[in-house]
Amino acid sequence: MKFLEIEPEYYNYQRSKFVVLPCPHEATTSYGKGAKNGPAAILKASQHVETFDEELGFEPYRKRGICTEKPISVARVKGQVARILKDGKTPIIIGGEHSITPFVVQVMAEKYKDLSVLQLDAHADLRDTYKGNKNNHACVMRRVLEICPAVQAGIRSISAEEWEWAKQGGQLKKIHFAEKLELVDKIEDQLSKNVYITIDVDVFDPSVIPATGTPEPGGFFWQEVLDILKGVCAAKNVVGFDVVELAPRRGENAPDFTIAKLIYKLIGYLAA
Ligand SMILES: [Mn+2]
Repeated sequence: MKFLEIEPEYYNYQRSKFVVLPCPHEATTSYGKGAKNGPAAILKASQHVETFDEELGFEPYRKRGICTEKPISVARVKGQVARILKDGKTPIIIGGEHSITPFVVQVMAEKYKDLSVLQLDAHADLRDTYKGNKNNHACVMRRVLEICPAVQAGIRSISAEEWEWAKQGGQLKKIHFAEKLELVDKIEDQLSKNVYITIDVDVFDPSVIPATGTPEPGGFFWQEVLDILKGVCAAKNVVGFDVVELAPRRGENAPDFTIAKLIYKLIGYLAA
């Protein structure tokens, strides 16, 4: 299934600027399961997303084209992202669990020397290992920081050890906690020119997105997330993004639709 219901000429690979890469990987989720079903639910819901963006005043897909590839395993992520980058396109990876992100960032950092990552997430994900696994989804940002700098926003769950580690190394200054989110300007100041964005859907308040494995109260609402993304897209060169950890629930369409629309909004900001 393709992202959005659009005419074939707009999802042709050659002519598309944006390439949606579904990666339904799930191996280390620790609480609620189902992230492997995220990509299919997002693509299905996207068929019902209005293609005209009233905020922007145009149809983003007509401007740059959006190709959707077949779902891939985590083992193929690096190779596929490298190809998409080589072809001058913007990769959009939809998960699946968050542990796919460091693989993507590694490839992005090889192409963009001054890359930094913006993480929107409820969890700091700074553990060195979790359950004996360095590639656990609780260790994602620790792995990313081994590759390039990162700014974290929406965080409201961090362990004592993570806090101490972040404090000692200076990362704590780049963590914008949900309860005292500073101005978007501060986030932008801390990012380099080329930015990769990783969005764990649990950054949203559970009243917006209950369909995720490790929900945390006190999250962002729709407009707050869009304000951050719009500001960063205007100020920086956003070279790709991922959206992970949606665990769809049967009979509850709103989270699937919300995330499909979020992806299209972000495409719109990048196409503007
Ligand atoms: Mn999270």
